[in-house]
Amino acid sequence: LSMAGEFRAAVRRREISAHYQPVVELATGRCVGAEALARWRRADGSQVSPDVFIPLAERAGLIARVREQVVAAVVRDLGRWLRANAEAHVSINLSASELRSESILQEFEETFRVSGIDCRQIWLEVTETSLIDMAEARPTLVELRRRGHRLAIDDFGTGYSGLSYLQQLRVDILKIDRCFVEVIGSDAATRDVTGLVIALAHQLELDVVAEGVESEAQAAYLRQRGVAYAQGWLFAQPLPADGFLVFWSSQP
Ligand code: G
Ligand code: G
Ligand code: MN
Ligand code: NA
Repeated sequence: LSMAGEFRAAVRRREISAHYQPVVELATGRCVGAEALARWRRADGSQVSPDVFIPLAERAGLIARVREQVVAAVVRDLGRWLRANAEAHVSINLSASELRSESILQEFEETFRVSGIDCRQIWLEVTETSLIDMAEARPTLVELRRRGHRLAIDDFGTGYSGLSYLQQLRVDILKIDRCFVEVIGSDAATRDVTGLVIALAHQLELDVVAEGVESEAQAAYLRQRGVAYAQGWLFAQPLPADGFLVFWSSQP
């Protein structure tokens, strides 16, 4: 069976699950939430990266079914935890084609109402690139934000769309791409760009999450610059739900 065929069968059998990467508050080290990341394990036990199967799902017209399974996983795995921890959040990645569909609005409304999860606890991550067709994406995102979902720009600074989308759409969070974090500690010029990206986010009065934090030196730099939140291997890898809940309950 080709990978595409195997993937289609896996989606039909509802085999898409999610792992959860902790998001921590840099000042205190406390976990404040998680990013849900789609997972697909093939019949032979190997994991396929979402960088591979999300584009595959887009091409095969299966992205809405993948999203529906990721959201179902979040509700099943972390619904109780979200209801018990009103300040905690889970963020879900959305790709461009999902912003075009009307079905996401009804699906989210029903899923979160039935599960008793406050929409304010579900953050939605979109990339700059997925906002290139703003006329198409905007109505869906405006409605989701009106309901309380918080909007995050994922991979901030890496798209080719300029910054004008920030004038056309209100967002709440910028997630600074890993490429700006990994240069911290290297030469001055690249580091200045990171500082500029952070200053821009603060100027816009948005919350900042730094991605891909791997070292204490990177965390110290970000903390010193006033970055509120971070995720990365320094704190934890994406974890299965039970591992995430252990991480959550074992913090200081
Ligand atoms: O899990 P990993 O960290 O390897 O994720 C790789 C990429 O796949 C990330 O850029 C992430 O945004 C994307 N991704 C992971 N899960 C989902 C998902 O449920 N939907 C979409 N659209 N993208 C996802
Ligand atoms: O693009 P997005 O930020 O949604 O996806 C997160 C991706 O980054 C996932 O593939 C995740 O496994 C990976 N990731 C998370 N933390 C780290 C890290 O500290 N270092 C590196 N290299 N990758 C990370
Ligand atoms: Mn993301
Ligand atoms: Na992403």
